[in-house]
Amino acid sequence: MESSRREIEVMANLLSSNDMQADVNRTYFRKNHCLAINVIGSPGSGKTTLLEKTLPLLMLNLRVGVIEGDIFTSKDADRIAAYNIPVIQINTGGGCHLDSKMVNKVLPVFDEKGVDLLIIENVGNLVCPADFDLGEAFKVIVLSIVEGDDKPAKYPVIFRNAKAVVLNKMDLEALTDVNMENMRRDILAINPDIKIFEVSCRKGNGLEEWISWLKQEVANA
Ligand SMILES: Nc1nc2c(ncn2[C@@H]2O[C@H](COP(=O)(O)OP(=O)(O)O)[C@@H](O)[C@H]2O)c(=O)[nH]1
Ligand SMILES: [Mg+2]
Repeated sequence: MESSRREIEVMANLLSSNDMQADVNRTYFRKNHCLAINVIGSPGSGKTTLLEKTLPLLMLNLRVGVIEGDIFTSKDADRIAAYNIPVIQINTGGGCHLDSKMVNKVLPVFDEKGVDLLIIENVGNLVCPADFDLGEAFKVIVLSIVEGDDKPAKYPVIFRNAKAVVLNKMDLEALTDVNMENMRRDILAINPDIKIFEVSCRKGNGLEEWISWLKQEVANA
């Protein structure tokens, strides 16, 4: 009993110190007229691929920067560097999420060029990143439909906290038993205001709607 109470206290302290730093980051983003978004999803859901498909169109009229979060390796940052935009990899060295201090440390990288939109790809995980505010304007979930239509109900916290969800790999719908009606119903039951995009990064379907929504969010910021 005693040890579980201590664990709860430690977690509460950790989250409150994270929230304080997140507020500092938020002030920084506001001051620099930068919309920061926190992209969250399981490993392999297609987060980096979504960025790869989104960046070329965003870059036509926006200055975009990317932070890649991963446990090890710079594989995702290497993929994004091909687009010739400011990108930095944060390795958590085992941690299952980014925190606001890690993000704060790398912000000077974007100072010189200035960015209108900072996309933060979090560590692949649908649970831990949900609790850690990075100072972003909002969270976006990338969920591959092959992960199953039961996932929103099983991981409600992240769906409650996100502004949009990109349901990716729609090209595989016919090969799976996923029920898109149940998926949408469960997502909206958790968060009636969430914006849902059905896309295939592989085939390109649905990307236009997602990109124009994101551009509008930058314009409204
Ligand atoms: N069939 C299909 N595969 C996809 C799609 N989007 C991404 N992938 C593949 O899914 C795998 C994981 O993608 P990645 O972007 O690295 O996922 P991340 O771990 O969430 O960043 C890669 O092999 C991608 O080519 C899609 O829309 N359809
Ligand atoms: Mg990735």
